[in-house]
Amino acid sequence: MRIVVLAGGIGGARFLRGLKSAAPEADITVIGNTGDDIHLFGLKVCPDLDTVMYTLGGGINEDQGWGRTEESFAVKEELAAYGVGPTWFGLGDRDFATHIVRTQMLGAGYPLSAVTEALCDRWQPGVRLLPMSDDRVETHVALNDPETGERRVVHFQEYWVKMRASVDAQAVVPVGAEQAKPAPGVLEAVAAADVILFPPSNPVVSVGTILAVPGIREAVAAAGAPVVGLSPIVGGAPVRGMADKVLAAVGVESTAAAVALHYGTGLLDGWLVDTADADAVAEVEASGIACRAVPLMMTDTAATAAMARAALELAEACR
Ligand code: GDP
Ligand code: FO1
Ligand code: CA
Repeated sequence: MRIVVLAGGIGGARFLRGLKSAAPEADITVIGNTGDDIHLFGLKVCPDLDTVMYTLGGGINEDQGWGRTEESFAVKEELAAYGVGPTWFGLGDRDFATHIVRTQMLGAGYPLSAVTEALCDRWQPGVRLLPMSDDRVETHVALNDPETGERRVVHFQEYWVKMRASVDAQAVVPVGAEQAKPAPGVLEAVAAADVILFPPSNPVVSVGTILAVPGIREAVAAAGAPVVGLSPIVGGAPVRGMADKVLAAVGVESTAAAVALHYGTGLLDGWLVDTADADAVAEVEASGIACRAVPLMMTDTAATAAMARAALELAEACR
């Protein structure tokens, strides 16, 4: 079975671990979000690709959900001693090596998709990990500066990591997306898929950014395969992160039903909500999207594998 998953960072990566356990024989292609990418210290950092690669390859810091296990921060401390920032973004020594290799290969002329494949040669994530695009896309957030009252645009990482999303987001813009092309293999994988899954990733800055690359949304909508998503919103709030803030910026309520309707019948055939949101099932089904309520907390691999099985079963029912 060929499964395509449109993934962000932590929510996508943890779901993929469960999916691999639930469907060990499946051929899984992950289309990863690169809108979170940022250039720091002359290096290209791809947080969501790395989170998927490290999580599935056994190198992730499990408590944090991002970055390397057994990490140290000597380079960051030395940079700070030179007065070179930003200091708000925690790049560890082991993680730095990934960004150095990536930047070196990009500088030598390899596209990000080839670089990602080379990095995955080491990590063996057990999936085919494709960046959504080889072209540069960076998500920016418009906000009203609480000190000056003026409108300001910051990189998504500054909004989330530095500001902790403490200010409302007025708009979310995937800068460069309109000009970007899907990476080699992306459209082919979508067209050839037996099932397409939206993991419980951020619907705006993860899955939404991937869908903003011209051609990808259209390919998913036109695919013969059933498309099933899992809600990242449980009990009216994101399980973690700032999905509520970025959903508000695009005029969507932070409920499991509202996120399904935001994707819409143009994309989704099926939607899973948590048992805490069983009330949402009728509303989602009334819109024409098949919906089931099952436990959606990724507490461990067994619970996550059960979510993946439920998604695959719903996909079968939608076929
Ligand atoms: P990020 O790039 O690291 O922010 O990760 P993703 O975009 O892939 O996923 C972020 C989303 O995962 C957030 O909106 C969370 O609400 C959601 N999430 C995290 N853990 C869980 C979980 O255990 N269950 C569900 N349903 N959603 C989760
Ligand atoms: N998230 C944080 O909250 N603080 C950090 O200092 C931080 C550093 C970092 C370094 C590498 C990496 O791959 C991810 C990192 N993240 C950090 C996570 C990441 O930036 C965000 O959680 C996601 O991009 C949100 O979607
Ligand atoms: Ca992300």
